[in-house]
This record gives sequence, structure tokens and C-alpha cells, in this order.
Amino acid sequence: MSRGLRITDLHPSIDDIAGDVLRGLSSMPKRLPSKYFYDRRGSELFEQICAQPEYYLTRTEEALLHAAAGEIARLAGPGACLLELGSGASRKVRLLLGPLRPSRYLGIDISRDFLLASTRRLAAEHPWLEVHALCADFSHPLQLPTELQDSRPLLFFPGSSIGNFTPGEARRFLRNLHGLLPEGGDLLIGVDLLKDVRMLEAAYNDAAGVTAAFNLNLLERIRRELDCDLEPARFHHLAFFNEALGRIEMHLQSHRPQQVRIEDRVIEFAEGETLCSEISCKYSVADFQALAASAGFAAEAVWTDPHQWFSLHYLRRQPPARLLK
Ligand code: AVJ
Repeated sequence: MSRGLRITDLHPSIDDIAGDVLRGLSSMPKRLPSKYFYDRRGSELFEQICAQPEYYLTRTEEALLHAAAGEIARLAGPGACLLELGSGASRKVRLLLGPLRPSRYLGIDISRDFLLASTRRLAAEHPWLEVHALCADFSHPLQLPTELQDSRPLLFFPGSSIGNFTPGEARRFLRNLHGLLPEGGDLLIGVDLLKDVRMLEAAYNDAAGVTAAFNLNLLERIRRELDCDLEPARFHHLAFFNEALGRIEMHLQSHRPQQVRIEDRVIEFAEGETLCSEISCKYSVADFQALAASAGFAAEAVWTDPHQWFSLHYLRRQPPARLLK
């Protein structure tokens, strides 16, 4: 018998989306929040990105998880409560469940249907595991369901999604997690590493065009949900490495001058003007450890692949007194 699925729904409303979109498109330069990529279609496209030959991140991280699972289990101890931020298809966590044998799993994701389908499957396949689903936007401070607040958590944040924040935002985000976790709570986080520019740029410009479709789907989603005339066919996908800031940037570039009507506003695009839809910051191991330390997390272990493409960090929450001001 499955122990069933417990659901908490804090899914963002249309009002949040409209406000965020108008704010982003009124700013200079224009931008859109990356979290809106993940409607059902966007989540599916993201799963396809992960399987593209150029997108080394997923394969490399899964190999690291597979190799490190025993050590992770030893560091976490038995019966931990495993929480996953941005759980998506809940694929990676399967590599941990056997060795770790957590008492509970909580998947947290903004993509509701996708989250429910994935956690339902996970619960059915692991009848011994108590499975929770929390549909929430974790770019805002999180609240854990009360029944989970007293257990010893291991927070799993894979995929280098931390890279969607600037380093300053990432530090604030980690500080929020520090506030969320009890003392001795641990954080297992995947971080993509700085490397050859051609390899980085290829990962965000796959030959099959899946990343381009993923990027353009953001406009399609906004067009549909806000019922406006933002037309994906009038834009194209652009992704490049910004050397000065150490990050991949994804943009949507307007082919021609155009006006877009959204609610009661008119947004103007010049020919060739872009809106930034995502940043993906890359780190060195040392720089990421320093960032984590400044948010109150000490490095317990770090794993990298032989090519140093990707890193997996096991961090332990330090007492607040050790937080640097
Ligand atoms: C899920 C945010 C880690 O930045 O590599 C993949 C998203 N965007 N291809 C990344 C993404 C374009 C991905 N993260």
C-alpha cells in the first residue's frame, strides 16, 4: 500500500504573472522572470533539454549523484526528511532514495500539474516513503508545511538552478534557506562550473532547437494566460556567455519594431531589441563555497567530475552566530 500523497498548493495567480510581466517589460533593459518558463509544456521541454547531447549538466550531475550517494547517506544519517527544490520530474532524487532511505520526501515546484504527476508516480513506486508535494514559487521566502517543521531535513537543490539568481540574490536566497532550516539541517546543491565558452554556449544552443522552443514557449505562455498579442513568431532565441559576469544569458530578440498590448499598457520593442528571459551563473568551486559560507553554510564535501564540468556540494547549516555581517 502506498502511503499516499499530501498536497499543499501555493501556486502563483494570474495577478502575480501580469504584475511580474508588466514590471519586467517596463524595465530597462527588458526582462521576464525565468520561473514562468515552467508551465506544463515548458516543464516537458525542459526535460527534453536535459537529454540533449550538448546539455552536459544533467548527465554529469546524475553521474555525481550516483557515485556520491553512499557518502551522502552517511553524512545525512538514516531517516532524514528529504526536501527537493524545483523537483520537476523527480528523476534525480531516485538516485538518492535507495542509499538514503529518508523517512519522508517533499517535492517543491512551481509547475503544479507536473509536480503532482511526478510525486504521484514516486509515491506509487516507493510505498515505504511518505511523499508530500508543495506547489510554490521558491523565489519568495518559503514556509514548510507544519508537519515537516520538526524533522531533520536534507534540502536538495539540483540542476544548478541556483545559477538563475545573480550572486547577490543567491546569497540572499541561501540566507532564506538558512532561516528555514533548523540547526544541523543540510543542503545538497548542484552548481555548474565555469568552463570553455564554446561548450557553455553550445549547451544553450542545442542543434535540435529544443532550448529555442523552451525560450519561445515563455512568450506563448504569457500570450495565452494574459490573453495579449505578444507573438512568439516575432522573436527569436538568443543565448551567449557574458564573460564579464560569468553567466549564460538567454534573450528573446524582436525581429522588427513592434508594439505589444498587455492589459492597459503598450510595450514598444525596437528592431533587434532583446528581453532577458534567463541568466545562468557559473562558478568555481572555491567561489561557490565562499558564497555559501557568507550565507552560513559550511562545506562538508564536494564532488566534481574528472572534466570539472559540474559540482555537487554538501553544505551544513552553521549556527547564526557564525553568519558574517
Ligand atoms: C534549470 C535553471 C538550471 O540554467 O541551465 C536550461 C534552465 N535554460 N536551458 C539552466 C535552462 C536553458 C537551467 N536551470
